[in-house]
Amino acid sequence: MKVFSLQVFSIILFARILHCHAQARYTFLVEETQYTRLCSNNTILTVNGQFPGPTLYVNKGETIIVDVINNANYNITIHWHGVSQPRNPWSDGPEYITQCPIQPGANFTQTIIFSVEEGTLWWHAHSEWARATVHGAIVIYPENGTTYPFPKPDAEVPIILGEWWKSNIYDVYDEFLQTGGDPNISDAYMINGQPGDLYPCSSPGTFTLNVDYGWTYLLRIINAAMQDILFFAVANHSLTVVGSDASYTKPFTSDYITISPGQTIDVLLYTNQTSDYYYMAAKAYASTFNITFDNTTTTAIIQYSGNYTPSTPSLPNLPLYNDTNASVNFTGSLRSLADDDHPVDVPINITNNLFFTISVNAFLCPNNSCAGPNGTRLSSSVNNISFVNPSIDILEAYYNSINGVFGTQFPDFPPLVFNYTAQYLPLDLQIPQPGTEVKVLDYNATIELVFQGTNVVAGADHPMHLHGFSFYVVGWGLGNFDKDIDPLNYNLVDPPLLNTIAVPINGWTAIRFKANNPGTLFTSFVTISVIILTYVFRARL
Ligand SMILES: [Cu+2]
Repeated sequence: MKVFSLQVFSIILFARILHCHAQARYTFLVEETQYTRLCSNNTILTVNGQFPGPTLYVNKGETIIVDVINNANYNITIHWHGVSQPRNPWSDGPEYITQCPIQPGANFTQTIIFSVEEGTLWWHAHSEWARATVHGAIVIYPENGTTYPFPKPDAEVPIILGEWWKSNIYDVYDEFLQTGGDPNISDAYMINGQPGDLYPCSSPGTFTLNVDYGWTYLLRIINAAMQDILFFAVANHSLTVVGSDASYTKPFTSDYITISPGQTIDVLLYTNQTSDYYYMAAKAYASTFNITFDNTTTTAIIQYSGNYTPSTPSLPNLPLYNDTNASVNFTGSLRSLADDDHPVDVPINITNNLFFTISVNAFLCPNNSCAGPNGTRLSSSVNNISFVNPSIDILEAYYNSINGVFGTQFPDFPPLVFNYTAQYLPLDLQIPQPGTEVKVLDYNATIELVFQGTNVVAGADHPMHLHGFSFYVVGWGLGNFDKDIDPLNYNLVDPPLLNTIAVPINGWTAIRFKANNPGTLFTSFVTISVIILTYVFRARL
């Protein structure tokens, strides 16, 4: 395999302590590290001093151990995003859901069980906003003796799309909590830790991918940005999508991709153009009306080998920032491979129908003193419940039968039926109910869950993510879900198997999964303006 200059995205520095048939074991040392971007120094949290963090390489079905040592001054947890962790919820990582945070000076050994996943995932901090810099790729190769369902690429490259604030990320987060308004927007997007040529002081470090003519490159693209759905493209080259969220897809070709925060997309890039320099670029898709967002563009360079005088690279055509059709049409094109080696197992007989409204909300503040709309504090909710962190993690409270930590009254349907996507909605719908409620699911229950975006406060695309399972996306649409008509158009033949899906702005998405992995699951979404909201499922342990 060719060695390419990956610049900052350097080769993993930690070594496998054990090899061959033994379990691989890694050390993740979380520490404060100085990095310079956009002409200024910043102290960021890293793993092993690296930003982005080290890439984990595993084979399908492998189990690894990671010793997380917290040498930083902040609480931390590490989450293995998209790894289903069968019967192993204790190592999943979300703070106050499956564990209490690892305190400064403490450590926690996590076992990561890879089972059905094959392709690309990522790991990240799951405490406050630490994941902005504490994240890295997970490459899951096919099991020994099997191979990709497409011709083996000549080379593979993780492409991590990230975000940079010149301020300390904890200051950004604290201000956000204190004011109740939108968090300050980032100062740059990044490709593999580098903003690229279009930002000040950034040209020298620009990520460069050296390629040979006529090769096939597997780009393992990860959206590690905090909130924004991103468009990504490569000038003069189309991309052939072959997988998403560690599940293979039917190959399809597109000039751009849309990728949600948390999602991964594997694409093949054929280097079939005139030898030259070409930009790859990413920028935000931001659908919410009248909201500020980071409207900058991050770039990296694809550099063909050979003797030639390179021209000034041009930017790829990316959809406009508010092009909802471009966003949903791409995501709606994903299909499972659905062949003999990769069968689809979408639940047909549903035992639990759930319907969840997803809203941006606003709490009242004394004297309208907060920085949200009309002096309110921005919030978010599912079925009008705005999640409140419990005092200890829910999994532990459940396992040890500790009362008073959470309730089990999470509603299957919204408490009030209204025209969710109407242009104007009564102001009293804006105030949610705070609570720590879970939905208990029976083991092996088959779930259909319809997420309905609402236009309360402001419509937004809502990336939803589930822990413990991937799910089949069987349908989606704009406007209100129609329970009599829309299911007739579900794709039950080759729906994509994902762990993250963006519910379209003022639209809906239907997913299905089987609750056969006991533990505490949780879905979260990040609205364009607010934090995380969580909702917790619980299956019988
Ligand atoms: Cu996750």
